[in-house]
Amino acid sequence: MSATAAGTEPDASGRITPHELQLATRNHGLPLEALRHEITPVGMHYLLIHYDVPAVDTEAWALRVTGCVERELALTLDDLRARPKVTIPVTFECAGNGRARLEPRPISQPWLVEAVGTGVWGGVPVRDVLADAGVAARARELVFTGLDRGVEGGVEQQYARSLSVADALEGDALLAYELNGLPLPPQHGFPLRLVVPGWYGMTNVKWLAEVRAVEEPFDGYQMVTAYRLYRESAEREEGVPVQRMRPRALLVPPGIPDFLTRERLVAPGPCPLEGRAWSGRARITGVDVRVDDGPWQAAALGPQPGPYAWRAWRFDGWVAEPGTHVLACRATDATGDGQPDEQDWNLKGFANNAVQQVVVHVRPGD
Ligand SMILES: Nc1nc2c(c(=O)[nH]1)N[C@H]1C(S)=C(S)[C@@H](COP(=O)(O)O)O[C@H]1N2
Ligand SMILES: [Mo]
Repeated sequence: MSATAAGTEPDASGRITPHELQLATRNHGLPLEALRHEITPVGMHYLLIHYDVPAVDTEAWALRVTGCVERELALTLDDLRARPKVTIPVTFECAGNGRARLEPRPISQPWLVEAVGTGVWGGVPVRDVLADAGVAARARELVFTGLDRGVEGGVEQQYARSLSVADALEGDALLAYELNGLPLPPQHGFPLRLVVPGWYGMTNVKWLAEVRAVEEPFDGYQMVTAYRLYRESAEREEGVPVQRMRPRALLVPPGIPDFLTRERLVAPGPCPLEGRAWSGRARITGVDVRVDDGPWQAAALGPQPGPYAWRAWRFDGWVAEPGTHVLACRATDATGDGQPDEQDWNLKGFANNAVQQVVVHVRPGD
């Protein structure tokens, strides 16, 4: 393994490394034109898979509910399907979205801005299943463990994340077996995954095997080492856990793309701009658009398919003048949180919500 195997060493050349390229071809992003869809078609939803998609023996599979519970459970897919079903549209965003624009660049999946998607997730509320198991009062966390196994930061592990009992049972966390009305596809967690609305994507453990109620905070790699904000060193700092999504707006790139650069070609004249905006902390209260060094101007907010899904926006005030322009958009949520022009750097490149910039060439005849 190379010196960058720990995933935190910036590459001195600044170029995308073969390791990053390998990750980027496995874990694709949302094609930005797919922001036109209120619900992301399954194959256009972004993907992030740390190890391999596991082979699941559906006949043998059952979700085990274990640990500090009154009754341990083993639930088959049929058992889960027989329970009252809930469906909720939920916007997911990978915590590493935006990482590739940081300098120096943290070496991991090199997302630009496209690690987002909105699915209609169908399944059983976590709280209903855990009510049957009877979580003991002494339990502090629930540990959700997937079937996928790999080595990360030198540690062999199954992908696992925990939530406090309150976060798992008081919100709308779901054990999902459907995406957009169909059984989960293998890459999105078949047969069952966790969906925790509002939290960054790593929370939504795929290929679920076990939910374990525990008395002590879970110290698995994905909790205590991976998904934390560190200033300089994961060894010397405790770090701040990455949890809920910060606000972000994205623009459907207007006009047509140049094949290689994906810069946009647009004809002069009125050019409507549209996109979607989300936050995992509070509802979206505003989206602004900026052209070049001009002022931020308010866009009109549109509908959202549900309380945990992105909100449509539209701006009709841009009259494209010949020349090259940079379009930008930013979201604000009800807590007053917004998006910075320049991202504060952190070691692993998490929770980056710097504004998106789209280069547009306006040419008569395009
Ligand atoms: N078991 C397991 N669950 C996982 C992952 C994983 O690698 N293994 N990746 C996580 C991360 S980092 C993200 S961003 C989301 C991505 O979900 P998606 O691929 O369905 O969009 O799944 C999360 N759940
Ligand atoms: Mo992620």
